[in-house]
Amino acid sequence: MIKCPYMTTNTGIPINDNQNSLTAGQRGPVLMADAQLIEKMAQFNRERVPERVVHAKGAGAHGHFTVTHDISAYTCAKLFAKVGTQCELFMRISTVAGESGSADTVRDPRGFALKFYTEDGNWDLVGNNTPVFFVRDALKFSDFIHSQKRDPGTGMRDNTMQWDFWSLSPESLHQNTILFSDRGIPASYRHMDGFSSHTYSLWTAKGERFWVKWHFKTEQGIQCLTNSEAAILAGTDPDYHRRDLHNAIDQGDFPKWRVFVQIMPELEAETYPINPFDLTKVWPHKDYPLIEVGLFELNRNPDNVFAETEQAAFEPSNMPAGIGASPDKVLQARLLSYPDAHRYRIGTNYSQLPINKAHCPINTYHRDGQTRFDANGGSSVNYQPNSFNGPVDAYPLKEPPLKICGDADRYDQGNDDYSQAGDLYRLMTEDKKMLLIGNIVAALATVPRFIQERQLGHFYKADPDYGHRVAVGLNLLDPSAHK
Ligand code: HDE
Repeated sequence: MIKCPYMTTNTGIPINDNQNSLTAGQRGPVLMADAQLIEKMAQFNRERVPERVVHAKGAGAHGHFTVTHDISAYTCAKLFAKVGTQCELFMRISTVAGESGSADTVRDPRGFALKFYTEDGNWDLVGNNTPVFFVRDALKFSDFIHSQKRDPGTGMRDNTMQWDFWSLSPESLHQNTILFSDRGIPASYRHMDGFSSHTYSLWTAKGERFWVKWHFKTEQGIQCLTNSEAAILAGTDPDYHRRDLHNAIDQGDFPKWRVFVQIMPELEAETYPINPFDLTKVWPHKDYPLIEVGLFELNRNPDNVFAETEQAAFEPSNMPAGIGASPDKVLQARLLSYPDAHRYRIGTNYSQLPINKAHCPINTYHRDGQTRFDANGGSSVNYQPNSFNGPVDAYPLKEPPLKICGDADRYDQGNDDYSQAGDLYRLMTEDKKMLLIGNIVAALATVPRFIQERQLGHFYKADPDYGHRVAVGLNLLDPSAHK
């Protein structure tokens, strides 16, 4: 017979009765003195932290990354110093627009967030399962998300809002050609690729910088769901992807992804015909082939979803020495937005939560703040510079300077919103084209004609066949009028 521990209150006071409130007499009113009852209700009222404003529904798991190929010529990051190095990681995969109780099997990009606990601090690569994004400027992000979420008047999601924004933001066409392809609804979190989407950088101790795009190729193979398969699962099992990942790991069927980079020498960015920092563009692999780096697997489920998955705080600004950002306007904004979101959502000292705590020495002069989880620096000196052997700002590696040129202004980087969307369309096999057109026609069917026609003009500009097939699918008269 297992001897169970006694229940206690939050402060360890043993509890004799958890079934009956304290009342004045057998049938009398409940007494205010019932601190146990009051604590229980107060704790319950405060269980929810604000859900993520995007990517609210997701699933997390722990795993390991192993370096399989030498890229130390591009980076001084200790993680990549030698082949065979292993590093623990935590990953969260998510949808974008739905709330935390929404269905997994929806047409939506999937967040692909990785936290590597390296010996030089956490490296967070917070990507998606798509190599590009809907916008190339952060200024448009919150408008874009508003158009994807619930109508402020009806409280319901609305295809008209979505396509109104997209038809007025042609830079979204490349991403939408991916989103409405079969890749738009993965069969599971395990059967999809991941991407940094942005261009980042790697730098060496000698001061060289390379631009880099990260690719994570699933070892499970790509598998997708059709609209009808997804709709049934959204009703019968809204946690279908979360369950699949959890069960696979439980059964020892550890999902794996092979990690690759595309590398562009720093100066080539100035002459490359595609703006390498435009988040709506890919770098053709013929120009910059994939270079293998490593392999990661997910092999341990969280013990507690709230403590680990809900409180996980990923931030693109977490980049150890040897890894850096790029001038990509969306990435630049994300460097600031994520820590801000975490401070709001899970408090000032969120980086001390176990799931976010670096697996290496942390020597800051930050002190105090709500829910300080550690010794708060004890009696050690809390300012710098100081004469009392406090931590010094003398780490030997420094990111090379970034050359800046031009006036401060609001530049429109838009120059070509169509050729890569058209290239992707023309790459598709006939069956994939039919799937794409069918998914787009279904999504546009309820949208007002003037928006359909505006969007149709974009499809035509990407590829006349692309536009024509959508026009026919929508029974739009004289489709050639939209060239
Ligand atoms: Fe995010 N994004 N994002 N995002 N994002 C958040 O951070 C933001 C963007 C991505 O599983 C938020 O903790 C801005 C691109 C993932 O916890 C928030 C912009 C890409 C996750 C935020 C972008 C992403 C987030 C919401 C435009 C792919 C979930 C709550 C400038 C490359 C990570 C939070 C997890 C989460 C801001 C655009 C991926 C609000 C301002 C592009 C995977 O901070």
